[in-house]
Amino acid sequence: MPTHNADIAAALNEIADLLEIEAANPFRVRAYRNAARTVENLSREVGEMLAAGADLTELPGIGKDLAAKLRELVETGRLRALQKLKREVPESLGELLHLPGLGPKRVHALYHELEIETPKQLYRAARDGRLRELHGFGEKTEQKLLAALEARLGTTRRFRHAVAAQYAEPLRDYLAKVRGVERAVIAGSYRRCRDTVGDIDILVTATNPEAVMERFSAYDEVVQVQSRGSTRATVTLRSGLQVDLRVMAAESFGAALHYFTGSKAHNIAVRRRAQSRGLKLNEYGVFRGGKRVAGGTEESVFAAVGLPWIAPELRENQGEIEAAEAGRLPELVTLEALRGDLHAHTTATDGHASLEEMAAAARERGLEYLAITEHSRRLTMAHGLDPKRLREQGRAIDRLNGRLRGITLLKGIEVDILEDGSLDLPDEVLGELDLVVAAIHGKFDLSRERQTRRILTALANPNVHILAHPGGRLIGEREPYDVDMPRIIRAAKRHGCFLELNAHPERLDLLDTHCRLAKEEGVKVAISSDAHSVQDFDHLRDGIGQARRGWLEPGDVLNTRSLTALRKLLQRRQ
Ligand code: DGT
Ligand code: CA
Ligand code: CA
Repeated sequence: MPTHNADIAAALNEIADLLEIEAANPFRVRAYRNAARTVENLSREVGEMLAAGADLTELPGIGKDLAAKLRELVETGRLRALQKLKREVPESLGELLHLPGLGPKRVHALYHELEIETPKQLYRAARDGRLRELHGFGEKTEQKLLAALEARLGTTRRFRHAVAAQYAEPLRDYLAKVRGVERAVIAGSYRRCRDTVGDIDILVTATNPEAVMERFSAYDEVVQVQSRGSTRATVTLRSGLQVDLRVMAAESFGAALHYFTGSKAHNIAVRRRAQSRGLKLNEYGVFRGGKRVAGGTEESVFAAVGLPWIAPELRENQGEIEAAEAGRLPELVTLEALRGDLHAHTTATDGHASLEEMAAAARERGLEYLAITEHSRRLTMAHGLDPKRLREQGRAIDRLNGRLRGITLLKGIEVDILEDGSLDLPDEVLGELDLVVAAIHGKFDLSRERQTRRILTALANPNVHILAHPGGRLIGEREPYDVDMPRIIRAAKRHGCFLELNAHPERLDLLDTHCRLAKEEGVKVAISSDAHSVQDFDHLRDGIGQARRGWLEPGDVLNTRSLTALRKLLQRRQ
């Protein structure tokens, strides 16, 4: 069975969890977590890298010992270190660690004093009021846990788009190779580039549906076949991801692709439009009376209802049909349109590659400029820069720019926004830089008014150009902080600032709806990788998906500008 990167990451995280409950050395725990993160965000499978003879220790956070573990996992499908830990600690205790207010010490106490091992057992104990008897637990903790457990046991998990891609794309490629299959496409929310997906919808055209069903059920990652008919099936993969498959005839391909791409709200609106023209629209085609008038391609389906083709990212019934009707669909931004990247780190702080390596990697992607924006001193965990180290880096950038060809490095900073909205570095230091990106990295729980004001104060500083990851969410881990985003966008407009769409797959922040609002208000958005390693420039692709969902065109995006035009836009601030 192939071991995918997400499986490796899950195994490493599991080790970290179990070590934490055993009260192991925190540095050891962090090493496993960092490695998990590195692997999860790689653009290539570790298995492929090993097969190609790559040296895994070149990856950020992977030393000799971890490299050996990755190899063990890929080659044998298991990890002895994890198996040993599992014999020592009940596995389900790891899950408890992720609940609010529970750290290793408390999980340890739950286990040893109340014999609680699973979320369900914990739920019952909390519901019965048995937790508050434990030392270190109060009624408040109990209530908090109860709410979290209710939410968790009741809802199904959504997968981040980039994680779903690791499972869905190999499966699509596998299906495409089945004999008799002409086309295999991933539809659904995945095709619409939603930041998370509930399940994967795959559409196949084939002459032999039965054989396709057979191969699908036999895919080596399928752990459960939920349902199987002659042209449709639903399975669950080892990762927990559910996949719906539909096999259609080629003449229905366009209609089916449109239908299964959704969204449901978009489909309903288009169907209504068909009805008002005396047409019937379903996943098999467009019909007048009993006669098929369209359906082989998506274009033909849209044309039948008097519309041009609409990009999947727009299909949310949020005005795209009206825009299409009026001939005012946006020409959405593409990856190729990006000419630079305005947020990146190096080994000077918490990045894993040197200035020169980052520059070379960005140039390889066809970028013409790259802003180096390290953390500022407040972030001690990330070795944030003080004025002295920042100036040293500035001189290193000047020297490097002297010999670099084909790319220019910009001198920047990702300066911390302090609780009162002031910045972590003095104005005269910020004023020497090409680009100042400002960001919040702590005090996430201020009131809406105070958090909004904090950001408005930062934007009012004339040295600030871009507000980084404006909402502050980590998908599936941390909710956005409570702020008045429309007000922030209007303030950005007033001050001549820009907003970042942080393309890291765990962030994807600015939200799509806020991208659209920024566009409407005339505030340009920087689509930035937040790269911490040379592979991380791959994230730009995820950022583009979200920008397209936000209706952004090349002109709405700051880093589609030439370096000269960009410099002009940045100067206007002073
Ligand atoms: P997800 O999986 O929750 O991330 O979101 P989707 O959009 O992939 O939804 P899913 O997997 O339930 O269904 C795939 C597509 O099939 C959906 O986007 C539109 C279409 N669809 C599903 N149910 C209905 C329905 O009741 N009516 C219509 N018109 N279309 C539907
Ligand atoms: Ca879906
Ligand atoms: Ca589905």
